[in-house]
Amino acid sequence: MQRRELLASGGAIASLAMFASHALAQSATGGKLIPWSDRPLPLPSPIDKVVTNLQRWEDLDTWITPNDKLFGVGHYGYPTIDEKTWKLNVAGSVAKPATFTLAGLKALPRQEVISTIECSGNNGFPFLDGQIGNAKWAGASLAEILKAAQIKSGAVEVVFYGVDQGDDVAHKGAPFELTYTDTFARSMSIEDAMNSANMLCYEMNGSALPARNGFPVRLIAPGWYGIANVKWLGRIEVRDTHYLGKFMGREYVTLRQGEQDGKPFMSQTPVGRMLLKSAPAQITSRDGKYQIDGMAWGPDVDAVQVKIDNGPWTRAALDDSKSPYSWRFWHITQALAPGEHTVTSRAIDKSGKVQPAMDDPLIATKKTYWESNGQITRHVQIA
Ligand SMILES: Nc1nc2c(c(=O)[nH]1)N[C@H]1C(S)=C(S)[C@@H](COP(=O)(O)O)O[C@H]1N2
Ligand SMILES: [Mo]
Repeated sequence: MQRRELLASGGAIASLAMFASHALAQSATGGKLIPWSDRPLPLPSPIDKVVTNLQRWEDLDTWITPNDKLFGVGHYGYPTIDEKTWKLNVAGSVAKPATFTLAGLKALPRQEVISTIECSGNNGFPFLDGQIGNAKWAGASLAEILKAAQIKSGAVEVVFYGVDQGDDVAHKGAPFELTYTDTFARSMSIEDAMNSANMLCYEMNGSALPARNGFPVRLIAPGWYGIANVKWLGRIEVRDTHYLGKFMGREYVTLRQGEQDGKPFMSQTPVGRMLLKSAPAQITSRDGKYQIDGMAWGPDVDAVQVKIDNGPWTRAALDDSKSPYSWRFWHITQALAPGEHTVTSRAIDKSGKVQPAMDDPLIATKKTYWESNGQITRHVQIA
């Protein structure tokens, strides 16, 4: 059986208000789930071919996302890899290049982390709000593998290549237009790559990685948006120049409209670390009261506040953090009159920084949909 990090120890829960563990009211108390009245729109083409298995918030019932429920993103399809022939090369600006088999990686010291993975495109549209999940990952330390490879002086970054490939076009429209086969890859500075939490991961929630989520081996870089967590790894390359492939330099680039000396100025940055965020997940009725449960994630979450309609921000009860990289449940109990209501949440970090509203300049000046951590408002109809 799948291990579920779910229920409070100590059996039955007497009161919703007292309830603060890693579970949702729906699954813990048998309250009646009221579906949100807003519905994400169907995925438009071609996103529907890239993104799969989105989390439907009403279906969420565990703090750890089971392996068959975690969303998937595959920009160049979803490759099937034979573990018997699979190899991982560590190459480039290193004194000791190496090749690993799956058994070779598993023979190295094992480390684990519980971390939430979210696509930076999540909630960028009214149709993408379920690209998130939480899992316990296990694998070998990336930093130790890089140390053993002996990075040469002058190296600046590490590139992680998947085995998945797709066609791309350069010089579009020019007489020398070129179609070429590209390999999915992302890079990281050496300093970021050496973070001890990073791992070459071969296990998700105690089982082999599902094919969808990177079998046999993927990078898990806790605290970074999904795109950094390269799946189906084939090659790790240390470089002394910057890698500017499609998913570093053209896609997953956040464009922010600013101004400099009276002229428009577009800042352009590759998607980076996860940002402070929260979302209302479910609303449950029990004994004439309503409990709203949600999630908060990103760095250093310290508090969550909830706003009903245009009312005041009210502090929610926030569950303990079992891992600095994992989402946390929050709960609030509320009386609600019959009719239509809105529920908005915002996370606050340890330094007092608040998850921005959608009309905050941080969000409003952003021209691409990546890294959208604006406050989420859900709608509900109370009978
Ligand atoms: N090789 C490879 N790795 C990849 C991708 C991909 O298309 N190819 N997509 C990335 C993106 S955009 C996200 S959000 C995460 C999603 O991880 P998951 O599919 O395990 O949920 O994988 C990342 N790793
Ligand atoms: Mo993504």
